[in-house]
Amino acid sequence: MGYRVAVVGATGAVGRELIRTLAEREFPVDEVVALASARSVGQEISFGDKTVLKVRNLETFDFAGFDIALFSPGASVSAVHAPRAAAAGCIVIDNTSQFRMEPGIPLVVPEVNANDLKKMRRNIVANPNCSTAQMVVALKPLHDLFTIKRVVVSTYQAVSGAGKEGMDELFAQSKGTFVNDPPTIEQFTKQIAFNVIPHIDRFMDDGSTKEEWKMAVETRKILDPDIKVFATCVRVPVFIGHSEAISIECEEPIDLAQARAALREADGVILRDEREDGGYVTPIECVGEDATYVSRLRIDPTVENGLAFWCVSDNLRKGAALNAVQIAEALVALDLLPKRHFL
Ligand code: 11C
Repeated sequence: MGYRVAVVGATGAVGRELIRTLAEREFPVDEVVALASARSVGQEISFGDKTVLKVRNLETFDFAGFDIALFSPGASVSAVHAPRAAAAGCIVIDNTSQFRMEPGIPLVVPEVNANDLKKMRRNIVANPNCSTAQMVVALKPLHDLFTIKRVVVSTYQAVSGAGKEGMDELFAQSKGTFVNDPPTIEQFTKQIAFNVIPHIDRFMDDGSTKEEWKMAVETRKILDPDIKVFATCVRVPVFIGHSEAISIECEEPIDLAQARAALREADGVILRDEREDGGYVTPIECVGEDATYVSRLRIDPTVENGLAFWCVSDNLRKGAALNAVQIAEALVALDLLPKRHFL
């Protein structure tokens, strides 16, 4: 049996990746519909090799009879249409920040907390922020071994986190530099080409940004409410692939060999850490890949029970589309999908 699946925000960078990922992973579908705003209606998107989806209007779409809706529009669009889809009996997997911290809405990275799906109460599951998703995949095996107390992370986030428009702006500014065009700045607060910007999402009252806040609160909801997280989130001129320099402080003494073995075994993680020139993974190498890569693993001798590492992943895949499809797969595996009794 296959499922009837709606993809909302189908023309965006993540929406397209969602459709690609459903086909690549052969998620069992009877029907897939691509939904977006009125101005995209009629656009064509390939689903696998043989099917072309014609984009339909989200505003007027009736979700009744659909099993899953994968949402990746803006948060304000999810706020209106995700509850509408959920009320029609469809299970929504929402990639926006709209519902993540709401009780009764599980926030799930399947390698870490798939069982939280059993706590779903409103037919909505939230997909975390991309920078959180890859971090918790890497932290989970280390937390199981050493009990993490505190995480300090600096991110190096690709412009695709800001959507296709962010990628277009980096491309235009980079090209413009060589022909002496003044940069047009619309998606970011400063020029991003040949620059880095220590600011993602809006400022909070305490001087941190919402992206930094999300990394802290989402990690606690997914992994452990007792873990403290201090993040500095930075936009860099990379098209795809978020990188993170992560330092952890643990309850238990660190055994580096044990840490390596656990990371090697962990679901979703590839350890590539050769302690030589090029023996680590950079964002350009993770594009189109499913794994979260860990490199530069080493003891941090400046704190008790400290460990540090480098972590990269494709932000459009594990950070968004892949994680959402893995949630759908977990719903099937846990037999949570066909029975619509959560409302
Ligand atoms: C970025 N992490 O790189 C953001 C994009 O909360 O889902 C994803 C924002 C979110 O700009």
